[in-house]
Amino acid sequence: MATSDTPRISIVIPIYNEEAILHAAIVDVRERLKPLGWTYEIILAENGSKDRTIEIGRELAAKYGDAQDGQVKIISMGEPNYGKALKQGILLSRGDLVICDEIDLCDVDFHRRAVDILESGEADLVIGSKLAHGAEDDRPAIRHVASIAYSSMLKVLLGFRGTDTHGLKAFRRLALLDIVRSCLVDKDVFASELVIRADRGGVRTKEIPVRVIEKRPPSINLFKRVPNVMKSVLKLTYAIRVRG
Ligand SMILES: Nc1nc2c(ncn2[C@@H]2O[C@H](COP(=O)(O)OP(=O)(O)OP(=O)(O)O)[C@@H](O)[C@H]2O)c(=O)[nH]1
Ligand SMILES: [Mg+2]
Repeated sequence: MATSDTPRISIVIPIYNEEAILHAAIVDVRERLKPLGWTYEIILAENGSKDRTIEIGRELAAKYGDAQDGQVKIISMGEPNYGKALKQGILLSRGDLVICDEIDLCDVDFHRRAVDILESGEADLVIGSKLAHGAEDDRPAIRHVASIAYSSMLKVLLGFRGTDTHGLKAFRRLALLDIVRSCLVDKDVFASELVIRADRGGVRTKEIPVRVIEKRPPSINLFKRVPNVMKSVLKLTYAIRVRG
């Protein structure tokens, strides 16, 4: 049940080996959220880091643990696994609205636009697309092309109707909670399963174009990710097409 100290918005950010930018990114995003006057929490969902990420996350949680708005929490568990961390973070969220962000993006413009859409009742899920008309993708061309190829694969294999499943999203928590729980794959492909299951389940979804400017290149090389992503996509195809 919502109490007066329940935040209206939960911002979930998976983190892995982010010692170089974590502190500055959180201080900066809290500063940029301040003028919006929201009551919100930030949930850092970590797993597998080998650097000082957990320590810095705990320092932030201690510093902002009692904040009325912008409380910071960290959860930390096991092996590196983006999807598992994101799922855990969502399940721990308390806000009516949940925003999923990435530490190298922290896109407050997306937060603001997505919350406006959710609150207007126009949609229950908002996807920030780096591939939709009007988006700007400042990442290297090879990663842009890889994202297009990945979305096309989801289109062919699973009938995905949007342009992007990865990255920024925001939703009404109760509208998506059962779908989050029903997702079967983890790692990179959890985010795609969530969006595709929402689409197939008739969740009212709106894609909005975003501008992607990363604070740093990703820690895992694109080509090293491909075999695991392919395996997970096949697992997802089986999970959705066969198991339903
Ligand atoms: N907990 C957790 N977080 C991760 C893991 N891998 C990446 N992240 C976090 O996920 C976010 C996005 O990671 P990036 O390394 O920027 O990857 P990316 O290729 O830009 O991500 P996409 O384009 O969305 O696939 C960052 O906040 C990372 O710290 C992981 O194994 N575990
Ligand atoms: Mg990135």
